[in-house]
Amino acid sequence: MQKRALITGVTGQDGSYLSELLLEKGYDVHGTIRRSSVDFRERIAHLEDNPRFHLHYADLGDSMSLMKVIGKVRPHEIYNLAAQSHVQVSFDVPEFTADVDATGVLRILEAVRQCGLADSCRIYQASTSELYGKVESVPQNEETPFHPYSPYAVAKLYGYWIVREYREAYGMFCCSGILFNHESERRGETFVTRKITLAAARIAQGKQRKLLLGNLSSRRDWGYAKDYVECMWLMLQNDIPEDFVIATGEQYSVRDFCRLAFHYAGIELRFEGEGENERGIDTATGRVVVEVSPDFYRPTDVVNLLGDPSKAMRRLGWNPKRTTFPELVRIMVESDMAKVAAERAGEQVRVNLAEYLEKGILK
Ligand code: NAP
Ligand code: F7E
Repeated sequence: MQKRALITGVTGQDGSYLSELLLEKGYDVHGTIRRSSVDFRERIAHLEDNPRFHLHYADLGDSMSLMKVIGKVRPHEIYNLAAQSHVQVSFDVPEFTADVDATGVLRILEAVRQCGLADSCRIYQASTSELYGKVESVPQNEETPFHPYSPYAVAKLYGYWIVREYREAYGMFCCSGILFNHESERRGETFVTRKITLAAARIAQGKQRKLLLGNLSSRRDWGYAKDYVECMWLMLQNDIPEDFVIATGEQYSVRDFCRLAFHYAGIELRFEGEGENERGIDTATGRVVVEVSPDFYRPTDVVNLLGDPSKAMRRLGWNPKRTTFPELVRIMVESDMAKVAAERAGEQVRVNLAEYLEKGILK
Protein backbone atom coordinates (compact mmCIF):
# COMPACT_ATOMS: atom_id res chain seq x y z
CA MET A 1 0.00 0.00 0.00
CA GLN A 2 1.34 3.41 -0.90
CA LYS A 3 1.42 5.63 2.15
CA ARG A 4 0.18 9.22 1.94
CA ALA A 5 1.78 11.92 4.06
CA LEU A 6 0.55 15.48 4.51
CA ILE A 7 3.15 18.10 5.46
CA THR A 8 2.06 21.53 6.65
CA GLY A 9 4.90 24.06 6.31
CA VAL A 10 6.29 22.19 3.30
CA THR A 11 7.98 25.34 1.93
CA GLY A 12 10.12 25.75 5.06
CA GLN A 13 13.56 24.38 5.87
CA ASP A 14 12.31 21.16 7.52
CA GLY A 15 9.38 20.70 5.14
CA SER A 16 11.72 20.57 2.16
CA TYR A 17 14.07 17.98 3.70
CA LEU A 18 11.20 15.87 5.02
CA SER A 19 9.56 15.88 1.57
CA GLU A 20 12.77 14.58 0.03
CA LEU A 21 13.05 11.85 2.68
CA LEU A 22 9.44 10.68 2.31
CA LEU A 23 9.61 10.70 -1.51
CA GLU A 24 12.75 8.54 -1.27
CA LYS A 25 10.80 6.14 0.95
CA GLY A 26 8.08 5.83 -1.70
CA TYR A 27 5.39 7.99 -0.07
CA ASP A 28 2.86 10.09 -1.92
CA VAL A 29 3.68 13.50 -0.41
CA HIS A 30 1.09 16.27 -0.06
CA GLY A 31 2.11 19.70 1.18
CA THR A 32 0.15 22.79 2.15
CA ILE A 33 1.09 26.20 0.78
CA ARG A 34 -0.20 29.71 1.37
CA ARG A 35 -0.92 32.36 -1.16
CA SER A 36 2.08 34.63 -1.18
CA SER A 37 3.18 37.64 -3.22
CA VAL A 38 6.33 35.63 -4.00
CA ASP A 39 5.53 32.80 -6.40
CA PHE A 40 8.88 31.05 -6.37
CA ARG A 41 9.17 28.39 -3.67
CA GLU A 42 12.92 28.11 -3.57
CA ARG A 43 13.32 25.18 -1.18
CA ILE A 44 10.89 22.83 -2.95
CA ALA A 45 11.18 24.05 -6.55
CA HIS A 46 13.22 20.95 -7.47
CA LEU A 47 10.38 18.67 -6.27
CA GLU A 48 7.46 20.38 -7.93
CA ASP A 49 7.38 18.30 -11.10
CA ASN A 50 7.59 14.97 -9.22
CA PRO A 51 4.28 13.13 -9.87
CA ARG A 52 4.20 11.91 -6.25
CA PHE A 53 4.49 15.46 -4.87
CA HIS A 54 1.25 17.47 -4.58
CA LEU A 55 0.52 20.96 -3.27
CA HIS A 56 -2.72 22.30 -1.77
CA TYR A 57 -3.66 25.72 -0.50
CA ALA A 58 -4.41 25.75 3.24
CA ASP A 59 -3.66 27.97 6.21
CA LEU A 60 -3.33 27.02 9.87
CA GLY A 61 -5.53 29.99 10.70
CA ASP A 62 -8.36 28.62 8.52
CA SER A 63 -10.05 25.45 9.86
CA MET A 64 -12.16 24.96 6.76
CA SER A 65 -9.13 24.83 4.50
CA LEU A 66 -7.56 22.24 6.83
CA MET A 67 -10.72 20.11 6.93
CA LYS A 68 -10.89 20.27 3.16
CA VAL A 69 -7.32 19.17 2.51
CA ILE A 70 -7.29 16.48 5.23
CA GLY A 71 -10.66 15.12 4.03
CA LYS A 72 -9.44 15.05 0.43
CA VAL A 73 -5.98 13.55 0.99
CA ARG A 74 -7.00 11.20 3.87
CA PRO A 75 -3.34 10.97 4.93
CA HIS A 76 -1.84 8.09 6.90
CA GLU A 77 0.62 10.53 8.47
CA ILE A 78 0.49 14.29 9.11
CA TYR A 79 3.60 16.30 9.91
CA ASN A 80 2.53 19.66 11.34
CA LEU A 81 5.60 21.80 10.66
CA ALA A 82 3.76 25.04 9.84
CA ALA A 83 4.44 27.87 12.26
CA GLN A 84 5.43 31.48 12.68
CA SER A 85 8.81 30.12 13.68
CA HIS A 86 10.88 33.23 14.46
CA VAL A 87 11.22 33.85 18.20
CA GLN A 88 12.13 37.56 17.95
CA VAL A 89 9.29 38.20 15.47
CA SER A 90 6.83 36.59 17.94
CA PHE A 91 7.32 39.63 20.21
CA ASP A 92 6.09 41.84 17.32
CA VAL A 93 3.20 39.62 16.17
CA PRO A 94 2.20 37.73 19.34
CA GLU A 95 -1.49 37.26 18.47
CA PHE A 96 -0.79 35.87 14.99
CA THR A 97 1.87 33.61 16.51
CA ALA A 98 -0.63 32.27 19.07
CA ASP A 99 -3.27 31.71 16.40
CA VAL A 100 -0.98 29.71 14.12
CA ASP A 101 1.40 28.01 16.59
CA ALA A 102 -1.16 27.21 19.33
CA THR A 103 -4.74 27.18 17.96
CA GLY A 104 -3.45 25.94 14.58
CA VAL A 105 -2.41 22.65 16.24
CA LEU A 106 -5.90 22.23 17.71
CA ARG A 107 -7.41 22.89 14.27
CA ILE A 108 -5.35 20.06 12.75
CA LEU A 109 -6.26 17.59 15.53
CA GLU A 110 -9.95 18.44 15.31
CA ALA A 111 -9.96 18.25 11.52
CA VAL A 112 -8.51 14.74 11.73
CA ARG A 113 -11.28 13.74 14.15
CA GLN A 114 -14.04 15.40 12.14
CA CYS A 115 -12.85 13.63 9.00
CA GLY A 116 -13.14 10.26 10.77
CA LEU A 117 -9.40 9.62 10.68
CA ALA A 118 -8.72 9.58 14.44
CA ASP A 119 -7.93 5.85 14.42
CA SER A 120 -5.90 5.69 11.23
CA CYS A 121 -3.89 8.92 10.93
CA ARG A 122 -0.66 9.43 12.88
CA ILE A 123 0.32 13.04 13.69
CA TYR A 124 3.72 14.59 14.32
CA GLN A 125 3.78 17.99 16.01
CA ALA A 126 6.87 20.21 15.60
CA SER A 127 7.59 21.15 19.18
CA THR A 128 10.69 22.94 20.38
CA SER A 129 13.48 23.30 22.95
CA GLU A 130 12.15 26.86 23.43
CA LEU A 131 9.64 25.25 25.84
CA TYR A 132 12.53 25.00 28.36
CA GLY A 133 13.16 28.74 27.92
CA LYS A 134 14.48 30.21 31.14
CA VAL A 135 15.95 26.83 31.86
CA GLU A 136 15.30 25.09 35.18
CA SER A 137 18.16 22.57 34.66
CA VAL A 138 20.93 21.70 32.18
CA PRO A 139 20.92 19.49 30.11
CA GLN A 140 17.24 19.26 29.23
CA ASN A 141 15.41 15.95 28.66
CA GLU A 142 11.78 14.79 28.38
CA GLU A 143 11.31 15.19 32.16
CA THR A 144 12.75 18.72 32.51
CA PRO A 145 10.11 21.29 33.58
CA PHE A 146 9.10 23.86 30.96
CA HIS A 147 9.52 27.61 31.43
CA PRO A 148 8.60 29.23 28.08
CA TYR A 149 10.20 32.64 27.63
CA SER A 150 8.66 34.24 24.50
CA PRO A 151 5.23 34.49 22.87
CA TYR A 152 6.47 31.83 20.41
CA ALA A 153 7.36 29.42 23.21
CA VAL A 154 4.10 30.00 25.10
CA ALA A 155 2.13 29.26 21.91
CA LYS A 156 4.19 26.11 21.25
CA LEU A 157 3.55 24.98 24.84
CA TYR A 158 -0.18 24.98 24.10
CA GLY A 159 0.55 22.89 21.00
CA TYR A 160 2.51 20.40 23.10
CA TRP A 161 -0.27 20.02 25.68
CA ILE A 162 -3.17 19.82 23.23
CA VAL A 163 -1.36 17.00 21.45
CA ARG A 164 -1.02 15.15 24.77
CA GLU A 165 -4.64 15.85 25.55
CA TYR A 166 -5.88 14.35 22.26
CA ARG A 167 -3.62 11.36 22.78
CA GLU A 168 -5.03 10.73 26.25
CA ALA A 169 -8.66 11.72 25.61
CA TYR A 170 -9.22 10.06 22.24
CA GLY A 171 -6.36 7.53 22.03
CA MET A 172 -5.01 9.24 18.91
CA PHE A 173 -1.49 8.48 17.67
CA CYS A 174 -0.10 11.98 18.00
CA CYS A 175 3.26 13.01 19.42
CA SER A 176 5.62 15.95 19.76
CA GLY A 177 9.26 16.09 18.77
CA ILE A 178 10.99 18.50 21.14
CA LEU A 179 13.63 19.53 18.63
CA PHE A 180 16.61 21.67 19.57
CA ASN A 181 17.91 24.17 17.00
CA HIS A 182 18.67 22.58 13.65
CA GLU A 183 20.24 24.45 10.81
CA SER A 184 21.29 23.95 7.20
CA GLU A 185 22.16 25.70 3.98
CA ARG A 186 18.35 26.11 3.59
CA ARG A 187 17.89 27.90 6.94
CA GLY A 188 16.04 31.23 6.80
CA GLU A 189 18.49 34.11 6.49
CA THR A 190 17.39 35.92 9.68
CA PHE A 191 18.16 33.04 12.05
CA VAL A 192 21.53 33.61 13.67
CA THR A 193 23.49 30.74 12.08
CA ARG A 194 22.52 31.53 8.51
CA LYS A 195 22.88 35.26 9.13
CA ILE A 196 26.47 34.55 10.18
CA THR A 197 27.41 32.12 7.37
CA LEU A 198 25.97 34.42 4.71
CA ALA A 199 27.72 37.46 6.17
CA ALA A 200 31.03 35.59 6.50
CA ALA A 201 30.81 34.61 2.82
CA ARG A 202 29.89 38.15 1.75
CA ILE A 203 32.59 39.78 3.87
CA ALA A 204 35.23 37.30 2.61
CA GLN A 205 34.27 38.20 -0.99
CA GLY A 206 34.19 41.97 -0.43
CA LYS A 207 30.37 42.31 -0.70
CA GLN A 208 29.69 43.41 2.90
CA ARG A 209 31.68 45.36 5.48
CA LYS A 210 30.25 44.33 8.84
CA LEU A 211 27.96 41.87 10.58
CA LEU A 212 25.68 43.19 13.35
CA LEU A 213 24.58 40.67 15.97
CA GLY A 214 22.77 40.66 19.33
CA ASN A 215 23.65 38.42 22.28
CA LEU A 216 26.97 36.72 21.42
CA SER A 217 27.01 34.70 24.65
CA SER A 218 23.76 32.88 24.01
CA ARG A 219 24.37 29.10 23.85
CA ARG A 220 22.62 26.55 21.70
CA ASP A 221 22.67 22.86 20.86
CA TRP A 222 22.84 23.09 17.05
CA GLY A 223 22.27 20.08 14.76
CA TYR A 224 21.81 19.48 11.04
CA ALA A 225 18.20 19.71 9.79
CA LYS A 226 18.65 16.89 7.31
CA ASP A 227 19.47 14.50 10.18
CA TYR A 228 16.58 15.77 12.32
CA VAL A 229 13.75 15.19 9.82
CA GLU A 230 14.56 11.47 9.94
CA CYS A 231 13.56 11.49 13.62
CA MET A 232 10.18 12.98 12.77
CA TRP A 233 9.52 9.97 10.54
CA LEU A 234 10.93 7.50 13.10
CA MET A 235 8.57 8.86 15.78
CA LEU A 236 5.56 8.02 13.59
CA GLN A 237 6.90 4.49 12.91
CA ASN A 238 7.23 3.82 16.67
CA ASP A 239 4.93 1.21 18.24
CA ILE A 240 3.39 3.77 20.60
CA PRO A 241 2.98 7.57 20.40
CA GLU A 242 5.63 9.19 22.60
CA ASP A 243 7.35 12.59 22.83
CA PHE A 244 11.11 12.78 22.23
CA VAL A 245 13.92 15.29 22.75
CA ILE A 246 16.04 15.54 19.59
CA ALA A 247 19.42 17.20 20.09
CA THR A 248 23.16 16.58 19.67
CA GLY A 249 24.16 16.85 23.36
CA GLU A 250 26.79 19.50 22.53
CA GLN A 251 26.60 23.23 23.17
CA TYR A 252 28.31 26.27 21.60
CA SER A 253 27.84 30.02 21.86
CA VAL A 254 26.90 32.42 19.06
CA ARG A 255 30.48 33.71 19.40
CA ASP A 256 31.87 30.17 18.84
CA PHE A 257 29.67 29.77 15.76
CA CYS A 258 30.93 33.08 14.40
CA ARG A 259 34.59 32.23 14.94
CA LEU A 260 34.25 28.90 13.12
CA ALA A 261 32.14 30.26 10.25
CA PHE A 262 34.61 33.07 9.55
CA HIS A 263 37.46 30.54 9.78
CA TYR A 264 35.87 28.44 6.99
CA ALA A 265 35.42 31.64 4.97
CA GLY A 266 39.18 32.30 5.34
CA ILE A 267 39.05 34.95 8.09
CA GLU A 268 40.47 34.37 11.59
CA LEU A 269 38.51 36.34 14.19
CA ARG A 270 39.60 37.72 17.57
CA PHE A 271 36.90 39.00 19.95
CA GLU A 272 37.62 42.02 22.18
CA GLY A 273 35.51 44.02 24.63
CA GLU A 274 32.32 43.19 26.48
CA GLY A 275 28.56 43.53 26.11
CA GLU A 276 27.54 46.14 23.55
CA ASN A 277 31.21 47.05 23.08
CA GLU A 278 32.35 43.59 22.07
CA ARG A 279 33.79 43.38 18.57
CA GLY A 280 35.09 40.69 16.25
CA ILE A 281 38.35 41.68 14.58
CA ASP A 282 39.94 40.18 11.47
CA THR A 283 43.39 39.24 12.85
CA ALA A 284 45.03 39.58 9.41
CA THR A 285 43.88 43.15 8.71
CA GLY A 286 42.87 44.49 12.15
CA ARG A 287 39.49 45.44 10.65
CA VAL A 288 36.32 45.20 12.79
CA VAL A 289 33.96 42.83 10.99
CA VAL A 290 31.52 41.90 13.79
CA GLU A 291 29.74 44.40 16.06
CA VAL A 292 26.98 44.14 18.66
CA SER A 293 23.70 45.95 18.11
CA PRO A 294 21.01 46.09 20.83
CA ASP A 295 18.46 46.00 17.97
CA PHE A 296 18.92 42.23 18.04
CA TYR A 297 18.43 41.85 21.78
CA ARG A 298 15.14 40.25 22.83
CA PRO A 299 12.86 41.37 25.69
CA THR A 300 13.52 37.91 27.20
CA ASP A 301 16.26 35.71 25.73
CA VAL A 302 16.81 31.98 26.06
CA VAL A 303 20.54 31.53 26.62
CA ASN A 304 21.40 28.03 27.83
CA LEU A 305 19.93 25.22 25.73
CA LEU A 306 21.59 21.81 25.79
CA GLY A 307 19.59 18.69 24.95
CA ASP A 308 19.92 15.13 26.20
CA PRO A 309 18.97 12.85 23.26
CA SER A 310 19.42 9.54 25.19
CA LYS A 311 15.78 8.48 24.83
CA ALA A 312 15.79 8.98 21.04
CA MET A 313 19.09 7.08 20.77
CA ARG A 314 17.75 4.20 22.87
CA ARG A 315 14.22 3.91 21.55
CA LEU A 316 14.50 5.13 17.96
CA GLY A 317 18.09 4.05 17.28
CA TRP A 318 18.88 7.60 16.20
CA ASN A 319 22.49 8.79 15.90
CA PRO A 320 22.82 12.44 17.08
CA LYS A 321 26.46 12.72 15.90
CA ARG A 322 25.94 11.92 12.22
CA THR A 323 26.85 15.47 11.26
CA THR A 324 29.23 17.12 13.73
CA PHE A 325 29.14 20.80 14.66
CA PRO A 326 32.24 21.71 12.56
CA GLU A 327 30.78 19.79 9.59
CA LEU A 328 27.47 21.66 9.91
CA VAL A 329 29.21 25.05 9.94
CA ARG A 330 31.44 24.04 7.02
CA ILE A 331 28.45 22.83 4.92
CA MET A 332 26.64 26.14 5.51
CA VAL A 333 29.67 28.34 4.79
CA GLU A 334 30.65 26.42 1.65
CA SER A 335 27.10 26.73 0.32
CA ASP A 336 26.98 30.48 1.00
CA MET A 337 30.49 31.02 -0.42
CA ALA A 338 29.29 29.38 -3.66
CA LYS A 339 26.03 31.38 -3.72
CA VAL A 340 27.82 34.70 -3.22
CA ALA A 341 30.43 33.81 -5.85
CA ALA A 342 27.66 32.90 -8.35
CA GLU A 343 25.88 36.19 -7.68
CA ARG A 344 29.14 38.07 -8.18
CA ALA A 345 29.70 36.30 -11.49
CA GLY A 346 26.19 37.40 -12.54
CA GLU A 347 25.06 33.82 -12.99
CA GLN A 348 21.38 33.00 -12.99
CA VAL A 349 20.97 31.34 -9.58
CA ARG A 350 17.17 31.17 -9.70
CA VAL A 351 15.37 28.81 -12.01
CA ASN A 352 13.76 30.66 -14.87
CA LEU A 353 10.20 31.47 -13.77
CA ALA A 354 8.90 31.38 -17.34
CA GLU A 355 10.08 27.79 -17.62
CA TYR A 356 8.07 26.94 -14.52
CA LEU A 357 4.94 28.54 -15.89
CA GLU A 358 5.40 26.70 -19.15
CA LYS A 359 5.68 23.35 -17.35
CA GLY A 360 2.51 24.19 -15.40
CA ILE A 361 4.36 23.76 -12.11
CA LEU A 362 3.43 27.12 -10.66
CA LYS A 363 -0.16 27.32 -9.52
P1 NAP B 1 10.43 27.69 8.66
O1 NAP B 1 11.54 27.48 7.68
O2 NAP B 1 10.18 29.04 9.21
O3 NAP B 1 9.07 27.17 7.93
C1 NAP B 1 7.81 27.45 8.50
C2 NAP B 1 6.74 26.94 7.55
O4 NAP B 1 5.45 27.25 8.12
C3 NAP B 1 6.76 27.59 6.16
O5 NAP B 1 6.44 26.61 5.19
C4 NAP B 1 5.63 28.61 6.25
O6 NAP B 1 5.04 28.91 5.01
C5 NAP B 1 4.64 27.83 7.11
N1 NAP B 1 3.61 28.69 7.71
C6 NAP B 1 3.78 29.81 8.45
N2 NAP B 1 2.58 30.30 8.85
C7 NAP B 1 1.64 29.48 8.31
C8 NAP B 1 0.22 29.47 8.34
N3 NAP B 1 -0.50 30.42 8.97
N4 NAP B 1 -0.43 28.47 7.69
C9 NAP B 1 0.26 27.52 7.01
N5 NAP B 1 1.60 27.49 6.95
C10 NAP B 1 2.29 28.45 7.60
O7 NAP B 1 10.56 26.69 9.90
P2 NAP B 1 11.49 25.39 10.08
O8 NAP B 1 12.80 25.80 10.60
O9 NAP B 1 11.39 24.55 8.87
O10 NAP B 1 10.74 24.69 11.30
C11 NAP B 1 9.66 23.78 11.09
C12 NAP B 1 8.83 23.67 12.37
O11 NAP B 1 9.65 23.21 13.42
C13 NAP B 1 8.22 24.97 12.85
O12 NAP B 1 6.97 24.66 13.44
C14 NAP B 1 9.17 25.46 13.92
O13 NAP B 1 8.50 26.28 14.85
C15 NAP B 1 9.61 24.14 14.51
N6 NAP B 1 10.96 24.09 15.09
C16 NAP B 1 12.04 24.49 14.36
C17 NAP B 1 13.32 24.36 14.89
C18 NAP B 1 14.55 24.74 14.12
O14 NAP B 1 15.61 24.87 14.74
N7 NAP B 1 14.47 24.89 12.80
C19 NAP B 1 13.47 23.81 16.18
C20 NAP B 1 12.34 23.39 16.87
C21 NAP B 1 11.09 23.53 16.32
P3 NAP B 1 5.54 30.16 4.09
O15 NAP B 1 6.71 29.65 3.30
O16 NAP B 1 4.34 30.44 3.27
O17 NAP B 1 5.91 31.27 5.03
O1 F7E C 1 18.54 32.73 17.79
C1 F7E C 1 20.87 34.99 19.51
C2 F7E C 1 19.41 35.05 19.92
O2 F7E C 1 16.91 33.27 15.98
C3 F7E C 1 19.47 31.94 18.50
C4 F7E C 1 13.83 28.75 15.73
O3 F7E C 1 14.02 27.80 14.72
O4 F7E C 1 15.27 27.57 17.23
C5 F7E C 1 15.08 28.82 16.60
O5 F7E C 1 14.90 29.85 17.55
C6 F7E C 1 20.15 32.78 19.57
C7 F7E C 1 19.19 33.63 20.42
O6 F7E C 1 17.05 30.92 16.94
C8 F7E C 1 21.31 37.38 16.82
O7 F7E C 1 19.21 36.05 20.92
C9 F7E C 1 22.32 36.86 18.67
O8 F7E C 1 19.55 33.55 21.79
O9 F7E C 1 18.82 31.72 15.47
P1 F7E C 1 17.83 32.20 16.44
P2 F7E C 1 16.13 30.64 18.21
O10 F7E C 1 15.58 31.87 18.81
O11 F7E C 1 16.90 29.72 19.09
C10 F7E C 1 14.20 27.15 18.10
C11 F7E C 1 14.55 25.80 18.67
C12 F7E C 1 12.87 27.22 17.46
O12 F7E C 1 11.96 26.47 17.81
C13 F7E C 1 12.60 28.39 16.56
O13 F7E C 1 11.52 28.09 15.66
O14 F7E C 1 21.02 33.71 18.91
N1 F7E C 1 21.27 36.02 18.54
N2 F7E C 1 22.36 37.71 17.64
C14 F7E C 1 20.62 36.31 17.40
N3 F7E C 1 19.54 35.75 16.81
C15 F7E C 1 19.14 36.26 15.61
N4 F7E C 1 18.08 35.70 14.99
N5 F7E C 1 19.77 37.32 15.03
C16 F7E C 1 20.87 37.92 15.60
O15 F7E C 1 21.43 38.87 15.04
